[in-house]
Amino acid sequence: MHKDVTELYEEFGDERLPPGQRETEAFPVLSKGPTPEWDPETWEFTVTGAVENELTFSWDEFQDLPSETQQQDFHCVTGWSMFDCAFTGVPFLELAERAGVIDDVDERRSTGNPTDSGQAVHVMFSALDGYTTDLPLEDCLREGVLFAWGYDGEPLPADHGGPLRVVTPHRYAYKGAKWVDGIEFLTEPERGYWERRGYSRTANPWQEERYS
Ligand SMILES: Nc1nc2c(c(=O)[nH]1)N[C@H]1C(S)=C(S)[C@@H](COP(=O)(O)O)O[C@H]1N2
Ligand SMILES: [Mo]
Repeated sequence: MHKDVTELYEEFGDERLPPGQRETEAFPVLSKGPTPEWDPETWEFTVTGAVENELTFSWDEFQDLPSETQQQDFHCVTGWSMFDCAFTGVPFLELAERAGVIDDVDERRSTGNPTDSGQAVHVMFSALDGYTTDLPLEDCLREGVLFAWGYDGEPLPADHGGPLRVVTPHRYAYKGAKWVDGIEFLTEPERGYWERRGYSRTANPWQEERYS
């Protein structure tokens, strides 16, 4: 079953296509370097930092986590957008709950109210190619933020971040780490790879927050 989250733009304005973007049908590949190798036998995903429970998953274990398929839009800071991408993966909320960062996912989903006792305010994502990107915790605790291992009913292609990438439909796509292999919960904000090089920390496409 697909969950359609393409209407999230409505909280940011009237236009589904953010200002200064053009729609594309082909899915371009944008990486800072070559596509990294990975080995399903040794691949490991870690959840560390300001959490109650540190977590480690093998590739098999990660794929056994509850997942869902969502229809989402994808906005690249260089000016292209793709509508109606079907990504399958594990909601960020699922991992945040298991790590004890938030108290109750269902309550969070229904009320939007943080009831959290944890200290984490920020999140750093890391990836096999050395890429990092950061987001405020609040920005991660959204339905559309997925650790995606599927695209269009197929395994996520390696160039697009397979085996696992983050998608952030409410933010420019550099906030979604391809080849992601870890998240660290932080008690203070830190900056990721592009954020240290002048890209916006907040990256809201409808506000055209491209550079800082
Ligand atoms: N690990 C990693 N993740 C990354 C990048 C990268 O270079 N390395 N590039 C980012 C940028 S700038 C964009 S626009 C998107 C591009 O995703 P795509 O190649 O699937 O279109 O991935 C983001 N995630
Ligand atoms: Mo990008």
